[in-house]
Amino acid sequence: MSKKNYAGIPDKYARIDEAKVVLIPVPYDGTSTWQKGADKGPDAFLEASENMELYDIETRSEVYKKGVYLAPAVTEDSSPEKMVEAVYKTTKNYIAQDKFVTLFGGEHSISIGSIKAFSESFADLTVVQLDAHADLRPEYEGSKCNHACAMHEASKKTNLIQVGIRSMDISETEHMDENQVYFGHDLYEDWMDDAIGQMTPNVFITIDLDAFDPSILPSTGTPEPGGLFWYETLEFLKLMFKKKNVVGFDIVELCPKEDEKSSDFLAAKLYYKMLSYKFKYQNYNEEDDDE
Ligand SMILES: [Mn+2]
Repeated sequence: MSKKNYAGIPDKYARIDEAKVVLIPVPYDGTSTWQKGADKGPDAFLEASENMELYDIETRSEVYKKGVYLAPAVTEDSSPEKMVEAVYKTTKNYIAQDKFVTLFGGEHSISIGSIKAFSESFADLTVVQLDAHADLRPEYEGSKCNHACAMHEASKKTNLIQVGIRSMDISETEHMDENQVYFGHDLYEDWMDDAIGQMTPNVFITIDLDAFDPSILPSTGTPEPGGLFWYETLEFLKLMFKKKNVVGFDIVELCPKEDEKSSDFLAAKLYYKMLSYKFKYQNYNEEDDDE
């Protein structure tokens, strides 16, 4: 794992005491079923971030000046359960220090730990999941902490809203609240305001990168046709950051390939866009809207 600062930012913006944002890399890939490689996700993401321009045109901001502390990676991998526990404790520790906590995976099972930490720390939490897969199985291959189960606990303990879903097992239907699911094949209709209307004030966002269409993000473990595109995703994210208190987020399932770098850059830009929106819109009110 790189010991450099996030995105090569100057030391004065990278120190824990000054930084408003904490980034926790979790290079875990213990339970993935098909293509391995999500453990290489954080390094590829960080490398792309170092080669990205840090002025955000849309928000006219340089959000890195709020400070981004790159935490030591969570490397516990002796079992899925122990990894989840380590992610949970690390996340909770930084939330308690009043940081805006973000994570980069690794496979989606890491979110079991992050969501547990956020749902204990923020009242009445909504979890918004962007994902090709439902991930609602209670257990898979002998573990409740398998990537295929990433959202099961969230579906029982938080207000879960699922976006972009286009692959699931029939057994998952009993754990799914279809009123709060925006399937891939329904995303051509107006759906964003409906989804926003179902959210409580505190929102955590978990982005499985396979939510994106494989034409713009091929480097992921289990790509599915018919996914989200760039600007519609940004529009939805921006709406959430404007209308809700987004308390944190994670991004998972980048499975980098040697000869395909555009996915790494999409992930890097997505992360930076979300920080830019967070700090541009955290005190947003409708009257200030200049659009
Ligand atoms: Mn997933």
